[in-house]
Amino acid sequence: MERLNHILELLYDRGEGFFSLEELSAAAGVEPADMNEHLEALREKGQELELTPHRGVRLVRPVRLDPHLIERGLETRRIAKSVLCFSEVDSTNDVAFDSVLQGGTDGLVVLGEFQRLGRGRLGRRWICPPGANILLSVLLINSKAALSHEALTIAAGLAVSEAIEDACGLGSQLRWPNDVLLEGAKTAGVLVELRNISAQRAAVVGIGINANASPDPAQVDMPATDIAEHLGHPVERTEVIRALLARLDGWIVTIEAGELERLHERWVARCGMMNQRVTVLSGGRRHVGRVLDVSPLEGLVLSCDDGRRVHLPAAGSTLDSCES
Ligand code: BT5
Repeated sequence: MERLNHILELLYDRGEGFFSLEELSAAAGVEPADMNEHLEALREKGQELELTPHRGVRLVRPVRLDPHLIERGLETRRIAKSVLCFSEVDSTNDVAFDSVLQGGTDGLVVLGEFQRLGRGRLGRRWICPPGANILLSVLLINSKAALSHEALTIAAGLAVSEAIEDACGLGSQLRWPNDVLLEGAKTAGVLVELRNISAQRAAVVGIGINANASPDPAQVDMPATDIAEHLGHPVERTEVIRALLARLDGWIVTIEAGELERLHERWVARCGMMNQRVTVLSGGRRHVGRVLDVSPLEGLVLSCDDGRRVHLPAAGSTLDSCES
């Protein structure tokens, strides 16, 4: 396995370039006669390889998600010590919760190439074609961060926005409570869920990012987009995921240390909703007013048209409309 990971790493790091089979064998310390067997094993793991007699071999980009490529050299403190990638699941959030009873460790990261039953908040669906985008869940067990659903939700959105900038150089905006937008269209969503499982408090931070494909417009109720559309070329998901895990790790450590002001400042700086007039459906009521703030503990702070000042929690709230 180690040797196979090494070959995968060599091919990945060469980008669009080819390796001659002799050069690859020498770099990996493999007998040239055995190389075909290793390449076949990579194919069986789901990687697509391009082999030509004159130029040699290269990985077809963007590559299939692989735990080794995601984990290697990642300097996280709290999460991603263990990464699992699945071809098809019902929901990566469910896999993360189910893992608690099977010895799943705190910080476990679950990725799926496809979700049969991907979910959004409040019974809505998350739509995503196979093999193109990022469907990721992080499991936190008995974490102090799980005490604040609110803070975790906004931290995850901020981490996505930062990761898109780190990995792709694109600026994005945050829309409370859980959306990341590129030029006003939804590119990513966050779903934080909490459950008690055999006397443990489990929190799962679920994140969906449209990397290389957008959902059919007929299936979503707001404009949607993907990163590749804005870059003008496909995006390597592995790089976005690595950047995301590094950023999310930092914010989870920050929340656990109770340093919420920094989270607050960074979030508000990327959110275009301050002082805008919005309509929010929350707890069965409709609230209309101007946005005063987004608090990491209390949610959206709204100065309502009827003179009330309300705090609306992320869980159970939906932004209905937003005007400047
Ligand atoms: C969200 O819900 O935005 C949370 C999405 C979380 C998805 C991740 S994927 C990994 C993990 N496993 C899961 O099962 N879920 C998480 P919400 O704010 O309720 O937004 C849902 C709405 O966004 C839908 O009703 C659609 O209108 C729209 N939508 C669905 N799929 C979309 C997509 N791929 N891109 C943009 N908009 C989408």
